[in-house]
Amino acid sequence: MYDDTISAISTPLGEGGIGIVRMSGPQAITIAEEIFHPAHGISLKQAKSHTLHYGTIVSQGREIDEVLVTVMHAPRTYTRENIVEINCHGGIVALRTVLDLTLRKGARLAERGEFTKRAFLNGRISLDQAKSVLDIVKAKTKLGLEAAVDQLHGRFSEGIAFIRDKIAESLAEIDVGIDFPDQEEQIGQILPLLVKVIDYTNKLLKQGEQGKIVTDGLTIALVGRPNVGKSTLFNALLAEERAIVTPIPGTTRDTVEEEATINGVLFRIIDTAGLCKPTGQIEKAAVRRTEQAINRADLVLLLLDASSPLTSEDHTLLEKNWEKPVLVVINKSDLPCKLQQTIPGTAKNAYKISARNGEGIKQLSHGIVNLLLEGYVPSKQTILLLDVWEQDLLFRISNLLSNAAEALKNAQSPDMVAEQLRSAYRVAGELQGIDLSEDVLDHIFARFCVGK
Ligand SMILES: Nc1nc2c(ncn2[C@@H]2O[C@H](COP(=O)(O)OP(=O)(O)OP(=O)(O)O)[C@@H](O)[C@H]2O)c(=O)[nH]1
Ligand SMILES: [Mg+2]
Repeated sequence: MYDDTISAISTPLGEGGIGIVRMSGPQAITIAEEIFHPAHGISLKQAKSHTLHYGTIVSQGREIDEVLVTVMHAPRTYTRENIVEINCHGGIVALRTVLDLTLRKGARLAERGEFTKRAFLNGRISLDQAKSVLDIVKAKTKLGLEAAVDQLHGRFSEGIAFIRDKIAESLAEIDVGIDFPDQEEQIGQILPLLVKVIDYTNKLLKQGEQGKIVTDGLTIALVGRPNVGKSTLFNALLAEERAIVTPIPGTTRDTVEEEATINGVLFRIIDTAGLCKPTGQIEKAAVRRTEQAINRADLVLLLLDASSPLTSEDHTLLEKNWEKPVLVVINKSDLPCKLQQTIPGTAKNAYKISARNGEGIKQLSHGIVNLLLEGYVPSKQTILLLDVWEQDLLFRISNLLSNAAEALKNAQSPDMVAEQLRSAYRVAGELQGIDLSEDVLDHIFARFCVGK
């Protein structure tokens, strides 16, 4: 338990009507008592836990703001410490003044994520849950948010606890086995157990990769010769008239980029200038921009126009080695088809759409998600939100366990196997937040904002 009391504005700063100053620590109620004048004469010190009190904040006889104060006693609080939340109504100046008053009366300004750090260090939530709080604050998609909430309930922590238990079980088997001379039998006992944990660890890693896709998003570049309907498709995918569409080839010059959620996954979609032989400086610059967009993209949508025969520009694009996934999209399929030739190469699975009237867009969206997520439909139960640190530790566990399995198969000494298992067990402990160094903790919580 900490002996100091922290204070911060825990709502986003801005013009908003109500803001909250939150304090946590042993002195929280005493400090609030000193600056709060209750309207009904009930002192905060005598107030029951989890009650709300109406009154004013007063400094040197001057009324600062009309407020509602929530009093919560340890340990049934977010940080397991005494918490007071002062709901201010007077805008940003009043909020700042109230915060200053709490600091003058003995509170310390909270560091980033310090409330959540206390919740973790006081055993209220696991490290994974603490990080889920951050993911909830930062979630951009509904699915990202749901996954973070799900993880807040401890799904990842349970997974790590399972891995750690199984490693401990294997270690116990080896210890028993050391007294058993029959190595065959020992391998028969432990190997299936190890394979099970390795598979499970790899499954979590895979879920982490999928989670990264859900939260960080994927980039799609819309590419094609001028006038095939890239900007029209861009608008259709965003469901808004974002880019300029005209019948004039060369309408889009600069790349235009927007985020959209498709089947729960966050995408950055880039509309590009039509690719053709550049004649002037503007075209040259436009082509360069398009190339940069293609380089950044996880997927290229290559658009063709069904209402005109393939041009040499189309052929060049179709034959190009993109070095990344490409989906061919035949647009304007509402018009009579003039694409007589069979389309070469990658276009076998081309999507026929009409960007203008929306036909085929749903199928295309499914196709995009299927291709990039390998047919896997992300859901809150099947993705994990892992940061680089967690991913790295999981990866180490997987490697150490594989080494142990190899050593076992090759009938190496039980000590070698046990050594690898013990390392894996230690890493799993780190993931559970056991014996974490101050540095690692600071690093984790520094990603939070002040007041959380
Ligand atoms: N009939 C029909 N017309 C379409 C369709 N999609 C786009 N168009 C028309 O094709 C013309 C060009 O559309 P844009 O979306 O501006 O094409 P673009 O590929 O962005 O063109 P640039 O920016 O010049 O490279 C416009 O007149 C659109 O209305 C479609 O599915 N069906
Ligand atoms: Mg355009």
